[in-house]
Amino acid sequence: MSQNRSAGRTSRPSHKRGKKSATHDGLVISSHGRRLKLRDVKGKTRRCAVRSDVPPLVCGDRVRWLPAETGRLGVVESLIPRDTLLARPSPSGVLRPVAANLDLILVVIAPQPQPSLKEIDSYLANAEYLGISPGLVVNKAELLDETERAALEARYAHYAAIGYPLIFCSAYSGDNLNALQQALAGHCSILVGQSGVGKSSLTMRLLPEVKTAVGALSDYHGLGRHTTSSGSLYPLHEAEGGFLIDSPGVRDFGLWHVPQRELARQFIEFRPHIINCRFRDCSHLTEPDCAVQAAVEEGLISRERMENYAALWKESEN
Ligand SMILES: Nc1nc2c(ncn2[C@@H]2O[C@H](COP(=O)(O)OP(=O)(O)OP(=O)(O)O)[C@@H](O)[C@H]2O)c(=O)[nH]1
Ligand SMILES: [Mg+2]
Ligand SMILES: [Zn+2]
Repeated sequence: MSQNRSAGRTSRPSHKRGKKSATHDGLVISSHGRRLKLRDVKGKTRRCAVRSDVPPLVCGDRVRWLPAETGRLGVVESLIPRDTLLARPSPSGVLRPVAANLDLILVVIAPQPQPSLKEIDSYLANAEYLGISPGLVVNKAELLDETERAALEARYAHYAAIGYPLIFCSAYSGDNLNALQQALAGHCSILVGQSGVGKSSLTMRLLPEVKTAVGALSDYHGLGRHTTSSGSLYPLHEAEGGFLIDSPGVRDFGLWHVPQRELARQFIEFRPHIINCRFRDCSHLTEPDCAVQAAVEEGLISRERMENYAALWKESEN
């Protein structure tokens, strides 16, 4: 036990049995049942089995592990407490973890099919609710002529105004990918968004070395394109730190419902006003003396954001 404690500065060992060798830190790159791949502190990929008393692990998890004494597999001994956890509800409503320790969720959209702002607001609210900063990436920007580009920039301007990163780029032409690279640097990030917006294409452009891995993770859906079928974690270049996940597991992430009473706070520009509403449990929809509605009237909050808030509020009623 004491050896375990000396090996883990911040870890809560998930078991009480003493171990002879000191554990090492590792970052889970991909996880399949009780087997996983992790990146060790030297950047080397290691295959490990997971002790049965360690909870289910996902990419992005930080763990303590022991190298193999005999045989090929190391052993994951314990999970280091997670800062954040992205989980998705299964059809039966049980939450399944998808990725851990993320601090940036980039919502990827494309000119076609044009996403609804309500959908974007749902993605953003869900990210805020998880405590993970979101940003917006408009991919396939090379498809836009000057007028269309200006129109889309105007349509999304209010997101930049409330502080969300807004990056127009193209995986196809490579245009502005350095801005995306900069936004990702040092962060543990995930690309989310509808199928076909270009998440895998962006990942491959940013990290050409993962090309084969992405190919291996794709399957054919009979729709004439390859759709990523399981999440994997791609370490960014050493100098930049952080990592990037291209995950299909969260394609429907934007459709999750933040609990109704929590929703207003996930619209970050509402926050300074909420405190001034007459009623503490104000829904900001119909009550008198609502400071959020007043801010909309004054032009401090985008009318469209308020409309989308109202729509999401009604959807999350049940
Ligand atoms: N014109 C254009 N097409 C692009 C661009 N990026 C990706 N595409 C195309 O869009 C289609 C979908 O790209 P993917 O990268 O597979 O999309 P995805 O978001 O990973 O999709 P899922 O894995 O199904 O969630 C492919 O045919 C790409 O070639 C771009 O910048 N411009
Ligand atoms: Mg994909
Ligand atoms: Zn109010």
